[in-house]
Amino acid sequence: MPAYDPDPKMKFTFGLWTIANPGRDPFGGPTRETISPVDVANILGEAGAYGINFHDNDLIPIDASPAQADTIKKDFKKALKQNGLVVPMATTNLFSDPVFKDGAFTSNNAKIRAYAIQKTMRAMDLGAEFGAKIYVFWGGREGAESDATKNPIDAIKRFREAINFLCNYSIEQKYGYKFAFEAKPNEPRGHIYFAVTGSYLALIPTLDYPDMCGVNPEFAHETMAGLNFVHHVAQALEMKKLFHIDLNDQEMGRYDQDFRFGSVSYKAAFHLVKLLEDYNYNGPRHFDSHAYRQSDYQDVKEFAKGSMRTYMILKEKAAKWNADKEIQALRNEINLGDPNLEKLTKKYNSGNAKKLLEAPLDRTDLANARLPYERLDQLTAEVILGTR
Ligand code: GLT
Ligand code: MN
Ligand code: MN
Repeated sequence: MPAYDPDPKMKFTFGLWTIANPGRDPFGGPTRETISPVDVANILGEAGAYGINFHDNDLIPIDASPAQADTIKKDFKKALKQNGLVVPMATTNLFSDPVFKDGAFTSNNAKIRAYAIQKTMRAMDLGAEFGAKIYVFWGGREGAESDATKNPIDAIKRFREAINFLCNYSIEQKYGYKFAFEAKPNEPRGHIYFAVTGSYLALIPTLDYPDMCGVNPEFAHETMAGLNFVHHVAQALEMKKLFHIDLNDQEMGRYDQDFRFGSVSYKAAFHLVKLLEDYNYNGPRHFDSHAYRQSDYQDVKEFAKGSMRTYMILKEKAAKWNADKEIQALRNEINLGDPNLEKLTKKYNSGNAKKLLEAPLDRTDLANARLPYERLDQLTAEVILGTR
């Protein structure tokens, strides 16, 4: 039996906010005591993770004095070292404080927009101090309940302006950050701007530094919108824009659950892992999830181990699927090539157009080709369920 131990090459990371999540929900207060960043590093070190990511205020409380900040940083650096952990990604909390109640970069108030950019510059300094190279932007409060309150076109322009400014800051400071935008359709706002990963993929070419910018899709977020997460990740991968990924789980049509990766949708999780592995995704595999509200910290450690273990198991299943002779034979059967026609349609020219118009393509004949998808899907299910 393989051990399914976390492989450092997979770059499994967790957020400080995920492990330290105290089990609060909109209807009830914490069910777990507050733990420090050092405690989180110890839990993740024992679980065998690769790294820890943080928002500025996960590490340094918003009201900490400079002296307190120094002590926290010193202690955390020591704990990271002792546990062999790195910090690949950092981000800004632009959603918890009341100042951001109506957004940060898209706020209607110019002073709040400026404060959000200033706070992000400082948070970028902090991330760089810990060696982070990826900077995530999740616009949790960038949205509206009523479109009477904000102009959605202004919101796009304001967001773009903030990102352009911050790209320049990163370049000037030589931080080498890559920016990764994370979409979400709603929660905490009624409607969040840039609701799906594709919204950001469309924004990126309009930025001043498109090469610096990519996406950080989260399993739960497209799923909340009733969409196929794997397809969104595929589009980002195909565009070479998948800079980071938030793995977790979620049932459709529910509140933002942020469940342990692979705890609900085994099949979608399998196809996601297969996609990432088949296309050699090389960025961090970040778990943006938290343990059930019922768990104690011993169980939180199990949650962290389980997230990585499930990924390793699914990675093995994906390799099995690729090596399965019957599955591959079916794949060959359904992927019908035609070198001559493919040459014709690859690139337009008038000669090819003429030849294509003359090609004898009989729709009744074509519709007769077999598509044994039931068989293929059953075999896939059996790989996942472990009978193959
Ligand atoms: C918050 C949110 C996540 C984002 C984090 C980054 S914070 O937990 O629910 O999806 O990735 O800001
Ligand atoms: Mn989420
Ligand atoms: Mn996330």
